[in-house]
Amino acid sequence: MTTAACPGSFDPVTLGHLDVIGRTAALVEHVVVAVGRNASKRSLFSAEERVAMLREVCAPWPNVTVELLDGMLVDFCTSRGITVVSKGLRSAADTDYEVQMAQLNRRLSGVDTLFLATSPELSFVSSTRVRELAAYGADLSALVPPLVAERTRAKVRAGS
Ligand code: COD
Repeated sequence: MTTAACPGSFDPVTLGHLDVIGRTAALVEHVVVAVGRNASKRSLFSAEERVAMLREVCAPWPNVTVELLDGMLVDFCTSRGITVVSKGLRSAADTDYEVQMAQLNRRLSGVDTLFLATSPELSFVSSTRVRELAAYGADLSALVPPLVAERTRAKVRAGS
């Protein structure tokens, strides 16, 4: 059985992330969404809140599960017998960064990376833009599912 990991910060999960997760779920038997804790990065949502949101929005896919990634991605994969990582590419900047990461991860562990080109209608979508738009009180419906939009607006309101 091929299991792929879809890792990310998902702060918050966007329609771009879900496009990559859903397309990966159509290619392999099982997908584990790995939600990075990223202690060094200040996040809007806690890791636990991001895991909970992902579980809700991924519920329609029976072969997708969600777990916390607390450490290195290669250790997460090898300890679970995961041999493939699936990532989305939006731009040349994504490619430069992600290809180096893929090469490092493969060298460290043998875990290979599969790249999916972003769906063109989602190429502008990022968690950073979602957080920024939310701070301005702008409409988020082109970037995130309704429940994520609601929670992001509430989180930003609570923090301001
Ligand atoms: N269309 C397609 N793909 C997209 C889109 C979109 N609109 N938006 C995002 N993506 C893709 C990104 O390209 C990326 O591949 C993935 O979704 C996740 O994106 P983010 O921004 O949520 O997450 P990142 O890039 O901050 O990655 C976080 C990780 C947890 C993956 C990373 O920090 C990690 O691997 N951490 C573990 C520690 C580790 O192993 N480090 C490496 C050794 S130094």
